[in-house]
Amino acid sequence: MVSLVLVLGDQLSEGLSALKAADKSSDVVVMAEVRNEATYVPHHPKKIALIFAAMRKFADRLRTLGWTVDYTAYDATEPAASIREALLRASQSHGAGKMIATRPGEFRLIAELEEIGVRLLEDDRFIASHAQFEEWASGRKQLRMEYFYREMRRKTGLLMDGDKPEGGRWNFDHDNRKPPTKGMEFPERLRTEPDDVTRAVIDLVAREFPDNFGTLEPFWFATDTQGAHACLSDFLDHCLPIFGDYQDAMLADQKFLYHGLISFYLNIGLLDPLDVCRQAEATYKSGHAPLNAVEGFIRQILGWREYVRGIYFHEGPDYTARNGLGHTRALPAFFWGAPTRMNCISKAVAQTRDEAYAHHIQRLMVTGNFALLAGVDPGEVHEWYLAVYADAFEWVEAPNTIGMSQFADGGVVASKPYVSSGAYINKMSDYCKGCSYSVAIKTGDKACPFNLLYWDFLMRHREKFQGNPRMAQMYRTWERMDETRRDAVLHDAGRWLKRLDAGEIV
Ligand code: FAD
Ligand code: DLZ
Ligand code: SF4
Repeated sequence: MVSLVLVLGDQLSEGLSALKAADKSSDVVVMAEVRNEATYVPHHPKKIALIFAAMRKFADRLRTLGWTVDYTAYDATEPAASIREALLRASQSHGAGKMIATRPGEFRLIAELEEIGVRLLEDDRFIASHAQFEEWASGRKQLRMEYFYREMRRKTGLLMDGDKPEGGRWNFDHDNRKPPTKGMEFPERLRTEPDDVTRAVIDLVAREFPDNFGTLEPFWFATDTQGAHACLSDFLDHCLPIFGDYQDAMLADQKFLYHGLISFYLNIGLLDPLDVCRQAEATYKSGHAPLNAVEGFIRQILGWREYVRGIYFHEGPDYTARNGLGHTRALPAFFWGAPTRMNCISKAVAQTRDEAYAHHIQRLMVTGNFALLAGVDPGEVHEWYLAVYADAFEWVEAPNTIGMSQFADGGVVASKPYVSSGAYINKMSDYCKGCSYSVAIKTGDKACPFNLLYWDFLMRHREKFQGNPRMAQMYRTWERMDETRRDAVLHDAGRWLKRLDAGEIV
C-alpha cells in the first residue's frame, strides 16, 4: 500500500530521515504551501518567498530523482488550510495507508501530525541527536553551552589536536569582538538573482501578503542547495578570515559585515551543519583563515545552534509561555517600523524590514536588550522574532529569545540577563553618532533611554539579581552613585516609559 511522506518547508534535504525511510518506487511525497503555516505569525514576505520558492525547487529536484510528488501550491482563492488538511486530502486521493514525516521543529506542528497518526522519525540533520543531548544534560544542575560545545568538539574531532583543543584553548573569544575601526573594508556579498520559479513566488507573496511587515524586493536569497553552497563558499573565501574580529560590531550602513548569512539555508535544510563546520575547519588547515575566526564560527554552529535545539526539546512545549520576570508591557509600535528617536533601534528595525536579517548582536544587544530593559511581555517579543527573520523557526528562535535574550526562562540558557546601558552600543557601533539622544548623558530629556532603563531594570529586579556574583559589580556601582542622581535616573526612566506607553514618539 502507498505511504505518504510529508516534507515540510524547512525540511528540504535529500538525506531527510522520512525520505530515507520511504520507497520512491511506490510512495508519494506530499508538500504543501498552506495558510496556517504562512500565517501563524505575520512572517516577513522575504521569508515566505524563500520557503515557497525553495519548496517548489526541492519538489522538482525530488521528481528528477524519481519521486512522485503531490505538491499543493498556495491557491489565492482557496489555500489549503493546514498541513493536516493537505495530508488528509492526499491520503484520500492516493488511497494511502501510512503517513510518515521527519519530526517538525515546533511542538505545535508535532501535535498536529501526531493527532492524525503520522509516524514521526528523528530529524537527524543535526550533529547531536536528542539522545546525545539528553545524556549530556542528565544530572547537570546547569546546562551551559560552553561545556556542551567542548563535548561536541571531542565527539566530532573538529579543531582537535588529539584529545586537546587545537591551539591549546577551547574558546578564542578573547581575541574576538573588537569594536569597528575606521577604514574597514567589506566584500560585496553574493546575491542570487531570482529565476522564473522564484519570480512567480515573489509575485504570489506580493499579492497575498501585502500587509506583512517587510520589504519583499530586492530578493537576494538562494533558493536551492547549489545556490546556498555558492553563498557559503563566498563567505568562507572572503569573510571568514575576519569573522571573529568584528563579530559583535554594528555599523549603520553595513548590514552584513563579515557574517555568514547562512542561518536561513541551514534552517531550511539547504546546508548541512557538519559539512559547514568541516569546510570552515579546512580553511584553517589550509592557512586561509586564523584559528580565532574559525573556532568562533564553528562554535556558533557546533555549539550554539546544536545547544539551543537541545534546550527547546528538553524544556518542552510550555517554554514559549515562560515569563520568569513577570514582564507585561506591550511591544512598542516602533518594532513594526513606527518612528522612534533611538537611532540604534530605528536602524536595526529598518534593516530587519528590508532584509529579514539582522546579525546576532543587533538582535541581542539592540532590540532584545531594549525589550528586556523596558519589561516587554516575552511572548510578544518571541512572536516578533519568529515573524521578522528569514531564519526563524521555533526550535532555534525560542531559546534565543525567551532564554538568552529575555531571561524569561529563569536562567536556563543565560547565567545572567544580557542587559547593557548605551555605553556598550556606543562602543560596538556607530549608531550613537546619528542619534537625537546623547549616550554620554545619564539623566534628563536628552539622556540615552538605555542609560535610564538599565538602572530601572536592575532596581525593579534587585531581589532576584543582586545576589548573582556576575551582577554584583553593577549593584555596587549603583550604591556608589550619589542619591540625588539615583533618584533622578529612576524618575526620568519612569517618565520616559510613561511617554512610551502613551504612544509618544520616543
Ligand atoms: P553568523 O554570525 O555568521 O553565525 C554562523 C551560524 O551560526 C549562523 O548561521 C547560525 O546557524 C549559527 N548561530 C549563531 N548564533 C546562534 C545562536 N545563538 N543560536 C543558534 N544558531 C546560531 N538564529 C536562527 O537561526 N534563527 C532564529 O530565529 C534566531 N533568533 C534569534 C533571536 C534572538 C533574540 C537572538 C539574540 C539570536 C537569534 N538567532 C537566531 C541567533 C543568531 O542571531 C543568528 O543565527 C545569526 O544572526 C544568523 O546570521 P548569520 O548566518 O550571518 O550568522
Ligand atoms: C515557515 C513556513 C511557511 C511560511 N510556510 C510553510 C508552508 O506553507 N508549508 C510548509 O510545509 N512549511 C511552511 N513553513 C515551515 C513550517 O512552519 C515549519 O516546518 C514548522 O514551523 C516547523 O519548524
Ligand atoms: Fe541607541 Fe542610546 Fe546610542 Fe541613541 S544614544 S543610538 S538610543 S544607545
